[in-house]
Amino acid sequence: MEEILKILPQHTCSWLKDKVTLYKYQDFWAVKQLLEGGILAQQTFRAAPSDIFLCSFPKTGTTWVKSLAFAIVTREKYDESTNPLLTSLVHECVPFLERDIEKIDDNHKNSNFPLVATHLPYASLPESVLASNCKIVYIYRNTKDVIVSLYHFLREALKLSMEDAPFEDAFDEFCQGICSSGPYWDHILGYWKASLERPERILFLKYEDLKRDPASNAKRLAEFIGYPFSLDEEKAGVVDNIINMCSFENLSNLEVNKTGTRKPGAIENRLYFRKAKDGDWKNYFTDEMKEKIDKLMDEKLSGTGLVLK
Ligand code: PAP
Repeated sequence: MEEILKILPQHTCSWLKDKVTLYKYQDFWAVKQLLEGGILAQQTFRAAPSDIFLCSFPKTGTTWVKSLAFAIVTREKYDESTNPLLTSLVHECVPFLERDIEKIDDNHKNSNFPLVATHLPYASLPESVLASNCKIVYIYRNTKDVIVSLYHFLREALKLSMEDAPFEDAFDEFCQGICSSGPYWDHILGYWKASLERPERILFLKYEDLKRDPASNAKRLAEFIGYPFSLDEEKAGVVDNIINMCSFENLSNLEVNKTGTRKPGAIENRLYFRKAKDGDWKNYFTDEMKEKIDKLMDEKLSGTGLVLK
């Protein structure tokens, strides 16, 4: 692994006071720990046909979609008072390919728990995933809110104040494509193009749509991953209960998510639940920044049929 890392282009994030170094591998950037996990997954991971991949760029709604998918898949096992989501951070409930490969292997051997999450770009997924018929759910979000969310997450994880970590510098790096799993546009387009080729295999969910109409989108998600809600369940309020349990208001107020920490790295769980507001970017962007990122995304996505607005 050291030999591979040694020859990769590196970038140290000066706006984070040089505390984070990113490596460029297969056209995306990643921190050492996640890159090592990603490479290990590429070398050793064998997908099971029943695996369901929850794929996302960081800060686009991963925590939410993982919670919903977990609640949907386990709804016969747990009710609203016994669900592990109430006592554990969802990232402990749904394994992350770049970090929890042993846990996923155990799930393959000992249970039929099908969910696996990843931030890897489509083209860098392990060969066995690309060659399989596994379902893939991809969540994406308004670019400007992603930038703001990522900015606060990294800044707070490193305990830097807004004065210490200038937003403008974080924005510039993002526009250069330099951020974990970035460039964002390549990440979305990789999954988007794959979804055009095999629409039955990849479901695209938009964070803003999920917010506007959680019920229809939760039903779409359940149907797509092979755990559809029956009419009786709908009538009994199962969909609404799941949506309420997985809502930002509920999850962010749970003791575990207010005071717990995620290992390794001791990241505070509360950092995964900040504001969950559409359009928070308006509090941070100048007109020039808005124009720059809108133009950049329009250029990158032009002709692809994908519209982010
Ligand atoms: P990750 O990639 O590190 O797992 P991810 O969950 O994708 O992060 O993104 C975190 C964002 O989702 C945060 O947005 P914000 O910074 O704009 O506030 C977080 O608040 C939001 N979020 C977390 N849980 C939920 C939820 N249940 N419903 C809606 N938004 C949520």
